Amino acid sequence: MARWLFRLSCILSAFRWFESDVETPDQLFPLGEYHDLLTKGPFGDFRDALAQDGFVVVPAIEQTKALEYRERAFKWLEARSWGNGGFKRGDVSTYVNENLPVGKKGGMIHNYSGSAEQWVWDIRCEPGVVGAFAKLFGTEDLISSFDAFSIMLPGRKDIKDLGKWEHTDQSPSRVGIVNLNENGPEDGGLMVLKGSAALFKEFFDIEGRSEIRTWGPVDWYGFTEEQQQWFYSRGCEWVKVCAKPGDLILWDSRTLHYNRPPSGERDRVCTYVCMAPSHLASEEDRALRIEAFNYHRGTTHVPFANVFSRPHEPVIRLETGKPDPFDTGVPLEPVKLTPMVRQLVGLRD
Ligand SMILES: O=C(O)CCC(=O)C(=O)O
Ligand SMILES: [Fe+2]
Repeated sequence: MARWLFRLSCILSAFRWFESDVETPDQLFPLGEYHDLLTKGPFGDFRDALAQDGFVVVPAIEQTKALEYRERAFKWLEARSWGNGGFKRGDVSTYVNENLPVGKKGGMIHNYSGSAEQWVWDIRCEPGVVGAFAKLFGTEDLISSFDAFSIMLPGRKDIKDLGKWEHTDQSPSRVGIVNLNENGPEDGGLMVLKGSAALFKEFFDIEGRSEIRTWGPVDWYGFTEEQQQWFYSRGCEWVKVCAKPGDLILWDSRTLHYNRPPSGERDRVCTYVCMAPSHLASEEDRALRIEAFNYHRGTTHVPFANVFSRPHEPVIRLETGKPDPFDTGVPLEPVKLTPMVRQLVGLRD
């Protein structure tokens, strides 16, 4: 019965679509000549899996080096004394909100100028990370998002926004996660609805395009349980993406996804990295990106558009309702301007 009602609502939605005033979610940030780059296979490399499944895991950084990055992530966490230095690595009872930076979903850190830290930039500049995006786009002339990172600790009991948040992101970029710890089925991390990217267009053809549920930087779409049924009935299944330290997880942002906090004993540490050919950025967006870089601000996943650079405002602490004094607008270790950093920012000589 529910299925028939759903079909009926799909048919009605199809009529709505003809009146829709939004062209299509996947044209908000066009990838230009790269739009169909994954349809040109088979390639004989990771691009084949990315094209078919909507995600792929690619070794990018040597494991011991990746674990050193994890160590730098923890040093970042320990450098400030939230909760009067209450956080003690290894002591799960200290993994509580008041001892930790304000994050989302149990540890996604979007504030504290974290995306501008030297260690986060060092990861962006890793040859294996840049190389994977270079292979994907067929050019080394790339710019990078100034994206966030996650430190998700195990055994958390006070996560406020624990629910599932199945969504797609700014379209149609290829989003990357550099995984920095052993990450198995119980270790928290990326969940993807395998095969959903290929059905993205058809879904919106039926569902209609005018109602794009969005957060600030447009084009975030959250899917209801009922909408997910549509994908399940076409064979899509949720998969927990597992990875080794130093693996780059690439996924098509049109793949339905969300993340899960750890249910085992290991922490999940990763940075989000997304690159694209530099010429896709308009002069206006390039200037906005340079401004964002100069003021240590983050961007969305899309490197060439939708920059969403806002003046710094300290994040509000949950327990006090007051601005976090440790969110100063300046990173602990601001990045040094090397040729590779200049390139990935889009700074010209
Ligand atoms: O942390 C993850 O695995 C996914 C996060 C995510 O969906 C996002 O940053 O858009
Ligand atoms: Fe996402």
